[in-house]
Amino acid sequence: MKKTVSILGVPMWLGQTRYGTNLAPDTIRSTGLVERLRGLHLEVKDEGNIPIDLTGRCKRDGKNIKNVKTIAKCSEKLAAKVSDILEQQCFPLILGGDHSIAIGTLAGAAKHFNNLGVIWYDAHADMNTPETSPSGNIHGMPLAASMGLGHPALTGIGGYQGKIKPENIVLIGARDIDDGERQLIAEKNIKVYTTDDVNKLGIERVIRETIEYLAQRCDGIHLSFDLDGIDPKEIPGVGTPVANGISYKDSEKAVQLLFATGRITSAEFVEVNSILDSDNITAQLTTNLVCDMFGEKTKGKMAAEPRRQALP
Ligand code: 5AB
Ligand code: MN
Ligand code: MN
Ligand code: MN
Repeated sequence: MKKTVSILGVPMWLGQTRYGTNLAPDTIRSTGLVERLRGLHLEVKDEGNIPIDLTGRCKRDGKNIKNVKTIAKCSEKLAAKVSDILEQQCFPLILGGDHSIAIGTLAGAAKHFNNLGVIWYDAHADMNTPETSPSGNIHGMPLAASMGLGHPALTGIGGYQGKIKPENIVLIGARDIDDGERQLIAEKNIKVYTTDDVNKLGIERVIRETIEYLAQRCDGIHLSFDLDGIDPKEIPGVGTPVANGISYKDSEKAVQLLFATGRITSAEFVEVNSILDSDNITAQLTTNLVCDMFGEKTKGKMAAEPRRQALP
């Protein structure tokens, strides 16, 4: 029996300051995502969007962290929903929203595994805390919060701390890392592939090594795909673009190879900003990536069915 893909939108933009990531779940849907996935003979359930309570937004609470109450509230709802989806043996496909939503996704997903691995495909490390953040924006903090570091309202989502162990994380595409993040990466010995590493080793090898590394310990793997991991020349609709990104072509290959291993147990696509986008190209390419991930180019053979294929 094939797994049902449950699509859940999280129209959050308060993890950063640019309006427009809140529009992305619906713009991505409007490019025909559900129909195309169904065309791959997948069962698809569209669970709609998590409602965001915008009252009390833009509060700094006197600390270097913005909108923490609103984001914590959304994260609790999201965590509960992701957990339900996994409980029903479905595959959670989360559409952001800015990257602060990963706090909720991971809180919901990590409950279902002893050792949830995380592949963080991103130009950034997203490992700041209010103490290290240059901006106070929570979209730069979700990975730290998921490791139990940072504001207690974020680290305690789902009623427990320390969802993700540092040795179960792989960063791919990281090229804009703040000092505090750099220190944490060194201290915890976190595995990182920069764009230069990808270009030097080839995306196939990076993905093979990533899976081999995580498979030693992990019983599930979440893919957190920040579109700014890809080069901004190809992906214009993101709020924090960084030059020298991974090519779209390599990124497509990456999601195809990852999914073909049968080990990916949840995924999220974040940081698309529909207002900064030009002609919806970023939304369109996000839909293409999701469909590629589910094997569109290989005729759905790899669909959500966990089947393990050898990596090149
Ligand atoms: B994204 C920065 N490190 O913390 C910060 O796009 C940028 O989710 C964070 O990866 C970018 O404000 C967050 C400078
Ligand atoms: Mn990010
Ligand atoms: Mn980023
Ligand atoms: Mn960003």
